[in-house]
Formats: sequence, structure tokens, C-alpha cells
Amino acid sequence: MATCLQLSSGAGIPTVGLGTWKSAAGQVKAAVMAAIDAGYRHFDCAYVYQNENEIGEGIQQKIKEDVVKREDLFVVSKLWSTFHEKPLVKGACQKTLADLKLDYLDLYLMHWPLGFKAGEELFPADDKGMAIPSNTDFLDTWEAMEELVDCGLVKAIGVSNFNHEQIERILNKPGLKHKPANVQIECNPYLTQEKLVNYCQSQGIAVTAYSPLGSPDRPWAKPEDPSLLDDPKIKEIAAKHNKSTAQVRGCQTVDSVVCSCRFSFAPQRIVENFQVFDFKLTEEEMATIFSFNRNWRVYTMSMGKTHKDYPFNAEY
Ligand code: NAP
Ligand code: SBI
Repeated sequence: MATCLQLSSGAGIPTVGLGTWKSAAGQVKAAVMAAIDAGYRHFDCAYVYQNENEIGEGIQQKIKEDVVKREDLFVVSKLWSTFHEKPLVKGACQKTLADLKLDYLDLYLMHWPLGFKAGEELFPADDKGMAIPSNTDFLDTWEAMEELVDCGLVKAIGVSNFNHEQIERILNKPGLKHKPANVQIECNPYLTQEKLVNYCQSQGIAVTAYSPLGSPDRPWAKPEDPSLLDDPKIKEIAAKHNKSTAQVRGCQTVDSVVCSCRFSFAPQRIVENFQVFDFKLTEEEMATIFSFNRNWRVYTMSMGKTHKDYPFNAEY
């Protein structure tokens, strides 16, 4: 079972990451520090989560305490959609670096293929609630991200929430200098994404699964929605291994050579979610979990549905 996946840049990305979205001010610093103590080295951050400053404080404190060195960590952040215009990309990355108190990122992702109107508002919307697009092409944004690699601000670049046609557009870009090292997508047993994962792996692109537990705390959850953590078949597999359903889920991603990042505030769950390297699912159990797929997506970014680059109309 892999504790690290190799990126095309040569660096290793630790297969279990701590997500940091929805972590309220005052809580995320403690969660990051507890995670470092528990052995996490991969942190999944983003400008849009509006908490990078506090995450940076947690990381700095652990470096000062000599618990970890900067080079032991793998810190990911994401370029938000309001910064797709080429001249805005470097400043957005520098702001993230200043908040995280780092002088480089291990990986910088284009958060969505969707460029939004630049400005203070993170989700600029028209009177129908639909996203106001920027007049940009994500290939130009990608070029500006390539420059971040060349000037040493980031070690590797990738994309998130892109479909395979959009990834292919980047791969086929004339004069491409750096291919995407990583693609971060929503992935859980109800949205297994096998075609997209296989496509990325066939292109030598590592995949990270986000919301691997199906984001049970999403505010719009309906009682009839499937609940991964309560799924009786996953519970049965977990009981056989004397593990929790969350751990089975963690082991399953690690086993299928995909990284995952999930989030918890609870110190005991932060520890629990990292204990996925001491057991292995059988091929039959893996197949059972993959058979749950129902293409059930938690994050549809519905305000982007009229955007020219909306990613979720393609088959994969
Ligand atoms: P998730 O990790 O699937 O679920 C998080 C929820 O699961 C929290 O409510 C947490 O509650 C609960 N939980 C965690 N461990 C548990 C355990 N062992 N047992 C029971 N419940 C547990 O979903 P997510 O937070 O949406 O996604 C994870 C990360 O993926 C985010 O933080 C972010 O970094 C990334 N992400 C990226 C994108 C993107 O567009 N690229 C989109 C969404 C998410 P407690 O806190 O109470 O434990
Ligand atoms: C936010 F900060 C606000 C809304 C929102 O909805 C879609 C999912 C997302 C995102 O774009 N990346 C995340 O981790 N969560 C998000 C983030």
C-alpha cells in the first residue's frame, strides 16, 4: 500500500491529505497541528477557503517546535476562479504563499476550469444567480501557472474539477511547458469516476479524490440521499477488518492508487482517518465498493451551468 504517489515532476505526494475547507477560524490551526502530530504531511488548501493564514500559523508552529521540516510537508493550494486573467495569477499565488507563510507550494491547482469576473466577490453572480464569467481561456491561465513553476514559487501544477476533454485540451496545447501533475476530483463509492481516473493514469497524471466520505456535513443534504458512512455493505466490510467505514474508504483510495483528502475537526477522527495503511481490502471487497457507483455528485457548482467551460456536462 502506497504512502506516497509519484508525480510526473518526480516528487512524492502523500496519499492521505488533510482537507481544510469549511474549517472555521479558531479551529483550523489546532486541526493542522493535531494532523501533523498524527503523521499527516499533505495539506489541501485553497484561497477560496479564506483560512490560509491560520493554516500557516499551525504549520509554522510545528516547524518551530522541530516536529517537522518544511521539506517533509506537501502543501497544496488552488488558484481561485476570479484570478484567471493572466496578470492576476502570480499575485494570487503570492498572497496564498504569504498567508501560508511559505516560500513555495508543492502543488498549485487551477481550482475550476471556470473563470469568473475579477474582483472582491468570490462568487460574482448575475440577477439569476448565475456566475458572471471572465473573458479568459483556461489555456492562457495555465500558461501563467507554468511561469510560477519556472520562477520557483511552485514545484508542480495541476487542475481540479476538469473533465477529460478539458485535461486533453491542456495536454494538446501547442508549446506546453509543464503538463498537469495532478487532477483533483470529487470521488467516492457513489461517484467512482473510473473513466476519468483511468484516463488521468493513462496520461501519467496522479489523481486526488476530494470529499471521499461524500461530504456528510453538506448543508443541502436530503434525507433520501445515500449516506456512505451508514452504508450497510461498507459497514460489513469494515467490521470484518475491525475498522471504521471511514477507514475502509481511506484504505480503498490508497489501494486504488489515488490520494484522498478529507477533513475532520475531531482530534480522534484526524488520527482514525490516518490509520489506513495497516490493512488491505481483498479484490472482491474492492469490486463490491466499486459496484456502488451511481454517478451521484455532491458538488455540481450549479451557478456555473451556463458558463462556456462548465465541466460536468461531459460523460467524464
Ligand atoms: P469529506 O471529507 O468527504 O467529509 C467531511 C465530513 O466527514 C465532516 O463533516 C467530518 O465531520 C466527517 N468525518 C470525517 N472523518 C470522519 C470519520 N472518521 N467518521 C465520521 N465522520 C467523519 O468532505 P469535504 O470536507 O467536502 O472534502 C474534504 C476536502 O476535500 C475539503 O476539506 C477540501 O480540502 C477538498 N475539497 C476540494 C474541492 C475542490 O473543488 N477541489 C471540493 C470539495 C472538497 P467532523 O469534522 O465532525 O469529523
Ligand atoms: C467554497 F469556499 C465555497 C463554496 C464551494 O462550493 C463548491 C465546492 C467548494 C470548492 O469550490 N472547493 C471546495 O473545496 N469546496 C466550495 C468552496
